[in-house]
Amino acid sequence: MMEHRAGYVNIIGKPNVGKSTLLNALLGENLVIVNAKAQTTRHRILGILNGDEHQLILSDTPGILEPAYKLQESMMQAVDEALKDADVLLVMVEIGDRPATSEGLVARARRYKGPMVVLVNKVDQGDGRQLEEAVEQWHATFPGAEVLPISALHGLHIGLLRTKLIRMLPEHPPYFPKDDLSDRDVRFFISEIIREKILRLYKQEIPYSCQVVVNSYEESPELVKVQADVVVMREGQKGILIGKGGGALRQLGVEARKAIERFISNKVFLDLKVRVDENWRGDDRKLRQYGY
Ligand SMILES: Nc1nc2c(ncn2[C@@H]2O[C@H](COP(=O)(O)OP(=O)(O)OP(=O)(O)O)[C@@H](O)[C@H]2O)c(=O)[nH]1
Ligand SMILES: [Mg+2]
Repeated sequence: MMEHRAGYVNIIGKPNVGKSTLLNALLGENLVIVNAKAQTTRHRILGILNGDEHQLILSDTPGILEPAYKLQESMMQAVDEALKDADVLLVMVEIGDRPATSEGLVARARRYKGPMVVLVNKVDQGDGRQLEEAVEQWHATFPGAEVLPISALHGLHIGLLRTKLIRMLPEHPPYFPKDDLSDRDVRFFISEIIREKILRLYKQEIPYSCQVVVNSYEESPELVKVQADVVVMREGQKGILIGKGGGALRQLGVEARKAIERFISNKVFLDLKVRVDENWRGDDRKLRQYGY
């Protein structure tokens, strides 16, 4: 009998380098949210790739930064968790990144002692000379690691990477039921989809001040009813979220509903409300209550 392989492949990197795009590309599903703005991912989220003889557990993490408030501290704890249970660590950088300008990332990756692959992403955005320099410098910084150029967005070397990662997994029985795609439930992904639309539709500090809570999810064969709150930090932000005559909130509701319908392949009725929870992202108790 073939031995079963299973393990955790954890992705770390600076904000916006393409970690979540890579998780989706390796899974072949649009599971986690992706956005052109930095700090899209706030949690550690698992995406599970199942085969008859393997279970590859990918872990997405928030981008590494110097925390300026409590929410960001919790985001960095999620990164540190990922360093502890990795069977393989994927250190992801962009083609223009160099070790000298990636201190937080390099320091964390150096604490990790297991197998590591450095992924130089967004190679579609650079030229050959730039890539050569990046590979050389990352190889010098992590001599034990393979350095692989990829484009998560365009699928370059993704199949190769998937095969390589499955081979690197230790022999182990599955950690999760073989039909699980994630450790998170549908309510979590719905709140993430709404947050991604907020990132897309609102400017400046607004997306960073918002939290989305799904209060109810009622499923029937022909319609799913969802009630969710967008939680902001201050009264003024509530006004911006709602917009003139409620126009901005209406647009958010329509776009989020369409994206949720695609995600769950069903018709959705979405009831969105905005409420203020004074300085929620700076308060430990409130953060715990919101699942951080
Ligand atoms: N040109 C190019 N863009 C990419 C590539 N991979 C990802 N992107 C883009 O980079 C942006 C950030 O992607 P994400 O996957 O959200 O990045 P992330 O590292 O998860 O970001 P955080 O969650 O904020 O830390 C998005 O606009 C992606 O479309 C790539 O290979 N080439
Ligand atoms: Mg992300």
